[in-house]
Amino acid sequence: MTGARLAELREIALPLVAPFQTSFGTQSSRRILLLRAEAEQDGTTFDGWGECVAGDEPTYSAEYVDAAALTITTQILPRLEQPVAASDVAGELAAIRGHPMAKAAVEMAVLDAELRAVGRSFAEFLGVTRSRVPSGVSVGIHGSIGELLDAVGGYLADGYVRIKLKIEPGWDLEPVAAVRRLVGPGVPLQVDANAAYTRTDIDHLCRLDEFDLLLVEQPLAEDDLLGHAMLAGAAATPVCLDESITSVTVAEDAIELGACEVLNLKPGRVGGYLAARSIHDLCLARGVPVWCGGMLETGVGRAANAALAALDGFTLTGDLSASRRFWAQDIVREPIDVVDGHVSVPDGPGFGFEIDGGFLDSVTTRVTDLSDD
Ligand code: NPQ
Ligand code: MG
Repeated sequence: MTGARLAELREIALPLVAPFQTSFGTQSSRRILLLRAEAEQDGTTFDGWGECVAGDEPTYSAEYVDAAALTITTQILPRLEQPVAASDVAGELAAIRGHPMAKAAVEMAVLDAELRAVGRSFAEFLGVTRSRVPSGVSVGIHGSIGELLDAVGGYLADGYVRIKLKIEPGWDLEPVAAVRRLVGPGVPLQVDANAAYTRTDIDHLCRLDEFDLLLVEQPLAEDDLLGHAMLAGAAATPVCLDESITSVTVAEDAIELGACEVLNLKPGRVGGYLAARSIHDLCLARGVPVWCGGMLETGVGRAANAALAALDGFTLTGDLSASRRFWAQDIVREPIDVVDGHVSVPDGPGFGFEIDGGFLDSVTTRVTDLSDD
């Protein structure tokens, strides 16, 4: 593949269909950065798109929209030798510490453009064999248990095959017990604390054991690998890491330490889809179950995640819900849908989506030209 050039950085604003509350805050709408790259093939230009999963504020991780935009324009762009191949992006940006979400968005746009130029799908590139993947849903913290049960009931009616409940101190044992009672013993259920607890809560977290959960995700701080290993030793519920997993090295260490019995893989958090595949390969070799996380993506990131999640090591259901779970209208023409509890792996060139240019323009709040001519 011949490489691509960055063409534009765009920021959009999209309202969520309903507020989404986690232990780190409540989100009612989302600002999202998109990158467009161009690849030339036989005199034709192919557009590729990348989505940056950084949030509006540095509350899930240190990255956020404005910082990522500045990083891309002032630090990443000058270091890239263009046209650049997707496989070279991480190497050319290695001198920049951190900023995995900004780097991932760049690699993603280049990869999409390159694959479209040669008419290959991302699924083919990865070598996946599954054509659909099971779909799970992440359910936010609600104002009351009644409202939570209504929400969960609605998602089960929509066909989701696995429920994840957001928890925090004061919203954990009771809502989890109520949902387990509602759904019965057969529905796969898991919880995510987004780092809201500390080591002093280990005994309390062990009380989740009675609800037969698939896993407890990121209960402690991002840098507290040892604390997670302590919890894993004390609790029957498997400990899953999300925020802590920032690289292949950290993933190896966390597994070795017994801190990561299950791994939530998010390409943006580890610097891109290529690094994500390496972590997937590591987990497959080490027998650690992996599932694909979600970051409230548009149809761009959602399409890419659907293909990634079809790799063999993804033995657990991911946070790969339908676009309409978060958005009234998507920026792609055929939004990701859940049919029979599953999401289809896109088979078109690149990540397989088609941008809805008119709608994209209508939600765009700023465009920066990244081309050098
Ligand atoms: C998680 N996602 O697994 C994340 C957290 C999350 C689907 O639960 C803006 C940007 C809002 C990123 C809300 C899900 C977000 C966000 C939640 C990430 O921990
Ligand atoms: Mg999480």
